Order: sequence, then C-alpha cells, then structure tokens
Amino acid sequence: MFCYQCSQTARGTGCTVKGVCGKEPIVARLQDNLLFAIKGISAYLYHARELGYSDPEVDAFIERGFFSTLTNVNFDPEEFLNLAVKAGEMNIRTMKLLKQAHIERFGEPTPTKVRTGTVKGHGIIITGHDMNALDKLLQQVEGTDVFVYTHSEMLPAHGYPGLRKYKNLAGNLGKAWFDQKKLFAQYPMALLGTSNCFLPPREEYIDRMFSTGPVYLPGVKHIDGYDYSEVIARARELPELPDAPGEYELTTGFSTSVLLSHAAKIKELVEKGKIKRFFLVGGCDAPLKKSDYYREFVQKLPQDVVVLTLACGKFRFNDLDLGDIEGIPRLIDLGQCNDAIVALEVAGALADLFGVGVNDLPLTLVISWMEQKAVAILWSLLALGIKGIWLGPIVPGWINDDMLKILVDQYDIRLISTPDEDIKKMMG
Ligand code: FSO
Ligand code: SF4
Repeated sequence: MFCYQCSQTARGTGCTVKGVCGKEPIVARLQDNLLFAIKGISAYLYHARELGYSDPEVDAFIERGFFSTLTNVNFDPEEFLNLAVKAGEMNIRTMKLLKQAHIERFGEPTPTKVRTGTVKGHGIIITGHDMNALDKLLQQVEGTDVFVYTHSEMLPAHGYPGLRKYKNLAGNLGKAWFDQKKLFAQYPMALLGTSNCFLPPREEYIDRMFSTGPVYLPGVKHIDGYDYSEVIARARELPELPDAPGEYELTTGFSTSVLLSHAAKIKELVEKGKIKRFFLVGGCDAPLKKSDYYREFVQKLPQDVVVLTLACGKFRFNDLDLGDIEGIPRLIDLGQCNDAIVALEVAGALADLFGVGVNDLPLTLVISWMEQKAVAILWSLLALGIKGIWLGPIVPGWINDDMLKILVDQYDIRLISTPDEDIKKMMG
C-alpha cells in the first residue's frame, strides 16, 4: 500500500505496510480501486453533462465514494467491495446516459465505411472522445476548405448520421492514441485534443496544437468553450494537403438496433453451427510489445467466429478484412470505450434470444486494459455477474496479488498468455 493523505502518516512520508490510522493494506487497495473507477465514471459523466444530460443518483454516488476514502471513515473491505460493484452499476447508468445523449443529439449509428488518407485542402485532426466538440468544430468549418480528420477514439463519430452529414468530415487518420507524436509530425495540420489520451507535444508541432474542455498541456493553447476560430485560422496558415486516399477503409457504426435487426439470422447461424462463438476483443490499447497479442489473436481465430470490438484497442486489427458469415460481418465495431453499453445491450439481447444467462452464451470477452475508464467498465461487467473475462496485456501496478486474488477467486478473471494457448482454451 501507499497512502500519504494525512499528517499521521508513517515517518512523515507515507504508510506502506499498514496505516498508522489502522487501515489495512487491502482496504487501501480497494480505496484506490474505487477512486480509479470514479475517475472513469467522471469522464463519461462529463461528456454527458456537456450534451445536457445528468443523473443525480450518479452524482450522489460519486460524493459518497470520495467521502468513504477519507481517513477513518470506512475500513471495511466488504463494504469497499460492495462500493466497487455499486461503482460498476453507476458506470452502467452513466454509459447509458451518454449513449442516450449521443443518440438523441446525433441519431443512432449505422454501419459506415470511413476513408483513411487525406483530401485536398487544409486539415484539423481531432482526438479524444468529445462528440460535442467535434460537432461544434464541423459546424464552424462547413463550406470552407478546412477538413476535419478523426483520430483514435473519435473514429465512431463517422457512424452517427448527425455527424457524418457534414461534408468537411474527411476521414480517420492514424491508430490508437500513442501514435500521436508520429502522426502529428507527419501531417501539417492543426491539432485539437478533447480528452484523454492527449500526449505532451513535440517542439516541432506545439505551435499548431490546441486543447479544449478538461484537457491542458504545458505550452499548448487552450480553447475555453466551443469557439474554434483560432484552430481553424491556424489550419489555414499551414500547407494544403493532397488528395491521397489511404491503403484501407475502416467500418464503424454498429448500434444495438442495427445488430438486433439481424437477431433472427444470427440465431439461425448459431443453431446451424455456422457461428460457433462471439468474441468481444477491445478496450484500451497500450504501447507494449505484449499488446501485439490482440492482432495475432484475431488473425488466428477460426473462421466461424464473430469479433465484436470497441475502444482504441481495435486499432490493433480493424484494418483486417475478416469477411462475413452469410451476411453477418465477422468484425463489428461497436464504438468508443463508453459504447461498452452497446456490447452489454447486445449480450443481454442474445441471452434472451437463446433463453440462457449471459455466462451461458458462446461469448468470450478479451479486454485490453490501460487506464481508469477501464476500471469502471470492468466493474460494470462484474456487477452484471459476467465471469471468466480475459484481461491483458498486463494488469496495472495497483492490482497486487491481494487484488488479483479477489478478481480471480470471486469473478474468475483470467490473464492472457499466448493467442494459441488462449484460443484453444476459449474454443474448448
Ligand atoms: Fe483509448 Fe485513451 Fe477509450 Fe481510454 S484513447 S485508452 S479507456 O482513454 O479511452 O479507449
Ligand atoms: Fe497513513 Fe491512514 Fe493517514 Fe493514509 S489515512 S496516511 S494510511 S495514517
């Protein structure tokens, strides 16, 4: 454990073995777990609130959760576990709220092909998760020669009818968040960061970089509110880009309604043994060698399985053409990390369709884990009683042996090993 939040702290630097206040190490870990989940929920709540949606019950939970971690308030590991489950439930409410906000504002997504590469004209790359900021930017460049390119978690924007209607939404560039330094140096465009993950800039492009909303980086101009005229003006000062299509197109925009419209066909294919299993492979990508696992994993899966994906982890494999099974695509992009709610809705509907519980479906979750929104999502899955989730590429440092024991013993969490070994176990 490490806690240095009060003046009783050991040696004046931090309690590392046990709290001077009496706090046990496992309670310290569970408090950290709760705080990380609350950070994740807050990110989604922020985006929902910006679109005019809020939920007093979630607000009250966040208040109670923070309060619980003060010195000498709650030292019971059981109640903290309950709070973690509650955080998962609150995150489900929050993801639902954000999905409702996105759909009511921009329409429900439909499958859409997204161009990569550039079009002739000036450009702005927008990264992060904030659809509202993208909408405002697109309104402001309409009818001009400044085109907007989505990066990373902004890709699902193209699926929303209310966003792809803008002619100046030109396509998607790059892969997951950590390619920013290479990508931003490569393209002479203005750059707008709307949420995580926004990386500290290189000197060579800091003067064309802007942040907005809660995002701030030293030396980077911050835009308060939604007037992006400075970003657009900066894009205009930069050289024009050529008309240069990318090597592949991406497909995004599979919503709950779209998938449920294929329910009868999916049922038939499963019953005839033509679809053997569904996989949810996605989550937050991380710049680690071990993350190569996810591309190899998807490539090595048998032909009779369907892969659902979401969040920036999909950029490990979303350029692959996996084809279809009698019209049902084998690679289905559900959207951003917060669109885990779509995965949950679809899993619930499949369970109803087959008259079984979610854990009895031929469905395996293989989740890549990077930051704190993933903690909130993991607890959402656990709160629904989903067992046997595979996690990787590695777990964050605060998941020590005690925390892992809780996850393994109570929720049957498994850590990924190699694609060959894991696929054998999952298909078996
Ligand atoms: Fe990725 Fe970053 Fe959605 Fe995360 S861009 S890593 S959970 O913040 O957000 O998937
Ligand atoms: Fe140490 Fe407890 Fe104070 Fe944390 S709250 S610094 S564990 S005495």
